[in-house]
Amino acid sequence: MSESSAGRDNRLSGERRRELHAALAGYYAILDRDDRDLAELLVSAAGARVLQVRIKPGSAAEVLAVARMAREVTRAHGALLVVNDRLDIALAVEADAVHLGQDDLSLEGAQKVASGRLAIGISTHNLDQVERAVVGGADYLGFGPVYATGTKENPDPIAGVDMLRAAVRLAGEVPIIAIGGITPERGEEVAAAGAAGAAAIASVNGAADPAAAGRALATWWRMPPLP
Ligand code: 3NM
Repeated sequence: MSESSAGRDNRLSGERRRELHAALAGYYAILDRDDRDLAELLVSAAGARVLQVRIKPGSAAEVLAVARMAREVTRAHGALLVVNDRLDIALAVEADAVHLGQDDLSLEGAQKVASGRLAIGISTHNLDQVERAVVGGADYLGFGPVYATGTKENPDPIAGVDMLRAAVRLAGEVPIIAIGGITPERGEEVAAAGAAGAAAIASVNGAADPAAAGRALATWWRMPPLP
């Protein structure tokens, strides 16, 4: 098999890519603890159509257990499941996507292993990384931190909304999920910068009313088109 046809075989089908893009529009939820009630709430009352399992630190067994639970919950609510960092666990639970950081398995390596069975999202923190991930065929990108975040250990420098806008332009058809310090109030400028959607941990999972916070964030992607 030539390298180019191998590359094509490793890609997600068009139908699954369209399903992914539709689900990414709006609020992208992150499950940061072993909590079925929170998982249920994020994909029902809070309105997320994508749920990422991100358990740090977590042994393979711990992450697998949470991913299994989240697979049940997302199936029941028609949401997509993403597993952070662990392609092996993403495949084991039949997740819809794996989300890889810059220090995880390479995009090329992940595409070979995944063979189009799931989508691959890549965390990016600057325009060079955006360009590389797009050229490499990532199915979607995370980009951040757009604002200061207290959630991630050793975050990259704050990118800001102007760099987010440049990242969106550079990524073209590849959707960008903004991340890092995003709140419902900041959703307006994040959506205006062209992000396909926004991920949030502290401002939703830690809110007094996570369902209301998630819905409020998603609102910025549900605006009627301009006349
Ligand atoms: N990734 P919060 S920032 C998980 O820059 C994560 O790629 C980031 O949490 C990146 O919404 C971040 O509480 C933390 O700021 C997001």
